[in-house]
Amino acid sequence: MKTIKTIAVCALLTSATGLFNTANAHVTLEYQVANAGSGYKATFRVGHGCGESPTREIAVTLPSGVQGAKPMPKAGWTIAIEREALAAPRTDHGKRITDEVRRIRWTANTPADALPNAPYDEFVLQARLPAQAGVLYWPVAQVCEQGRVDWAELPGASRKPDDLKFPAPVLELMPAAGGHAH
Ligand SMILES: [Cu+2]
Repeated sequence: MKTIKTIAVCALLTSATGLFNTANAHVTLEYQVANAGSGYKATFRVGHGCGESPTREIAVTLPSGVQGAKPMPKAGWTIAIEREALAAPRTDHGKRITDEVRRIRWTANTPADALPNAPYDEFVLQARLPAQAGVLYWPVAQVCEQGRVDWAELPGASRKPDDLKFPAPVLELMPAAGGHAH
């Protein structure tokens, strides 16, 4: 029942002409275009709770190929970083890298630190983007006092981006200008 209620609220927000759109509802990236191979500051904007319920946790899954992700600390929230072994270890500045950050999670320390439905807030990390141009999806799990929303839907052949109810935040990578492989 909670899930159904959340869908209804989101559909309402996104269809109201002019007042709300996907830029200020949902969970989205502030800057949705960047150069491949560059350093990138990913700012996730959380536009509302799960229905009316306050957000108490945000977990970002990093797209494969994104390297060295570091979260920005947030007052009142505790950060957890999950790492994952790389299938193919790589070398960075002479150092052998065998694992990579896979997920970054912010959890509100107390109910008073949770993000209420009405205001918006931002969760920030920085990372190095893959060298290949293309499109990266950054699934976000939004856990609330009641219920949760997984912003993890991807567009496909039969589903346009605007048709998705819970789209994953998306970043378009433009070809690297200078070909600088750092
Ligand atoms: Cu929404």
